[in-house]
Amino acid sequence: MAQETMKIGVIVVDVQGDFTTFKNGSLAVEGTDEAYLKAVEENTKKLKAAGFPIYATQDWHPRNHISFFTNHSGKKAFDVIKLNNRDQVLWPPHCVQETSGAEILLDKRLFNAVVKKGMDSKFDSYSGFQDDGGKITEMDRSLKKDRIKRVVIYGIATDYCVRATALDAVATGYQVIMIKNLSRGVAPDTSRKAIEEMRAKGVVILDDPDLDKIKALQ
Ligand code: VGL
Ligand code: ZN
Repeated sequence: MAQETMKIGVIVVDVQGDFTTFKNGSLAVEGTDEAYLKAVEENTKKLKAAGFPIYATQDWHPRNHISFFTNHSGKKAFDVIKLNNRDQVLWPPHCVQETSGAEILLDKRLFNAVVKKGMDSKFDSYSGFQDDGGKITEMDRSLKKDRIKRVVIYGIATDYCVRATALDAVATGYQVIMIKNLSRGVAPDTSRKAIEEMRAKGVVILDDPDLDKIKALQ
């Protein structure tokens, strides 16, 4: 078969004020300073210039969201409870709809689409594809409309939303590349585990978004 160019898209996961030290966010992830944001912005521009459509995910919670420890009496931040048979980390309130902490810290003109997630107060939604209740987002539809077959994924947090988005992308049939140096995790041990888990499920882990490697894959 004649070589057909594989259409590649980029998913920038949850680069929002509340997850950054840069904005003194309520759930600031280590290493999310100005230099990190600049690296994300510059590399995203480079990938866009290479012709790849860019998609963003945006954590977008109501105030009464189930993942906030403040909505569970007697609980504190980072406690873990059982919810629908899975472990739910209770987070500080973050990315509340219409607040400045929920804003994406990148030039909006970069994005073909911004996919919001986590709007249902009853379910968390680390994945950009679906929430824990199984309700799908706009992500797969957007990618299919643009005929994307391979996705490059990076952002915050490696061990939660980047991991879940990458694993769901694989499960949905996309080829997936995760960029380590453009991602930051909540904790080193869970981030290491997440990388191993992604790799085991077929995600290609690259240190940096090397255009030749991204295009040449497989
Ligand atoms: C995230 C915790 C809670 C993330 C979102 O973007 O990884 N983590 N909500
Ligand atoms: Zn959240």
